[in-house]
Amino acid sequence: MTIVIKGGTVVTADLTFRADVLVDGDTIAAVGPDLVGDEVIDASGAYVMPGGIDPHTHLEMPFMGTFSSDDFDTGTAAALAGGTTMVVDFCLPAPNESLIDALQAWHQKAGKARTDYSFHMAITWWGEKVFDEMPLVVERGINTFKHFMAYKGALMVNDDEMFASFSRCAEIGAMPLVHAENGDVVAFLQQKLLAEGNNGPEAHAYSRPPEVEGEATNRAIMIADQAGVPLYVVHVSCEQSHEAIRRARQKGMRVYGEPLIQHLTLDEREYFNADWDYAARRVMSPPFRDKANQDSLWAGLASGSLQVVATDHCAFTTQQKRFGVGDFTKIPNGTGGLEDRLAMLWTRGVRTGRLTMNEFVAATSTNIAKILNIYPRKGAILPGADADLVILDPAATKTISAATQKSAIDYNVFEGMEVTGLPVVTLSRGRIAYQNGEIRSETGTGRFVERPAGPPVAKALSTWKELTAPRRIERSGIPAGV
Ligand code: DUC
Ligand code: ZN
Ligand code: ZN
Ligand code: ZN
Repeated sequence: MTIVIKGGTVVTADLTFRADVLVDGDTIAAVGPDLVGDEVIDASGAYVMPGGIDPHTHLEMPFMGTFSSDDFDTGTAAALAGGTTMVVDFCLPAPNESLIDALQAWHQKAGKARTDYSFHMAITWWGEKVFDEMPLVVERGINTFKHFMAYKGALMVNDDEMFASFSRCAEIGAMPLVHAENGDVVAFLQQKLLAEGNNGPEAHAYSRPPEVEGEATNRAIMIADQAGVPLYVVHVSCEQSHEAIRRARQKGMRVYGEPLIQHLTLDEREYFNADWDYAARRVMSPPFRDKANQDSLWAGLASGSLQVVATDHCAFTTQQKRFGVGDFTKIPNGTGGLEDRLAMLWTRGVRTGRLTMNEFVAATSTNIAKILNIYPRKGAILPGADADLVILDPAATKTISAATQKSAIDYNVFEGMEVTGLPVVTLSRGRIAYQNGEIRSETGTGRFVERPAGPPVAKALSTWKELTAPRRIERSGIPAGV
């Protein structure tokens, strides 16, 4: 069975051109004029793009005493409705749990997926067993390891553990990821705010100022450079963090930065809403920032110092958010976004002229496919690539509302916002997975995408200095010790 997408304009990360796209089975068979197939999808007036890849989701994740409410079934349905055809979720081993066992558990959960998926492995504790298992994780198709510099007493890793893990990543051709916030300072500020009687959701934002993110980003970059390994900074939300990334890149370090669609479009005033539920639903880490920080993120996407727009999709219901009534530190951290990432980025980015269409494709799909070493199987419109495609109608418009979303939460942080430029058809590995507002991909049809490791590296990119060969000085006349 072949499908031909006819009459559309193909938009990739570097080109825009009129062409039909022929899909045969799982993959793209041809791109060009006047193609013929068994089934025809009319794309006239629309853009045909590589399906979105969201490299940052937390589906059915145990966190802060509960589980995020979107699982791989509802989460990937939301993804498809939003034009996203692949998610990369975080596998989180419990303290002392084997990485391989945790991976097994994540594969189990992901059996419900309607889109293709991959995992990042989180380093939630450190020891010889973790060191030994890291290459086994890589053998199983996972080339990225996530480190939480925040969540003290839970997920946080210390600098010595981070340096050991980054060095191990360098040896095995993997890339570390960081959640960069200074967890010690955050924990101190949380206690101080609570002691002073600040227990509402707005205190969450005060406990995690841009400085804690900027400091941690700088620290992670310096540690990565000493380990001689590239680094990917998740949810970059502020200028302090972006500035550290820019500076590192100018020195030749391979440091990548990922802003979220929420941080690009929502600001800190959300936390000052008088309605407790309203503010608590927007509690995530890092918190939303002010306009100047948002401008910095947009500038980074346009200029290339930030490469990827993700969501950190980690949805909690209002009921779950209420665990934190009277103590903001107990509000489960996380917001949704999978369903709205493309439409919001198109509306606020492309339609305003902040991003070109090609930059939009790069930020939502192609750049991350390259960074994660799955390009051009994903993120491309080329013969042989997986037929993960989205047809975006630039004239289609809607008002975002929880009432019509696929996500399993009772609200939407973008509620009431008008978006123009909507995904209208989504193809997942050659199947029509979403069309006319309906999910057509069954649960369980998604596949695990293996991501091979790169070559091992062990040089500080900023100085191109060997890290492994210290000079030893021959000395005579060594004084006697005491
Ligand atoms: N931040 C969130 O808001 N949720 C999940 C984890 C994280 O780091
Ligand atoms: Zn599996
Ligand atoms: Zn995080
Ligand atoms: Zn996250």
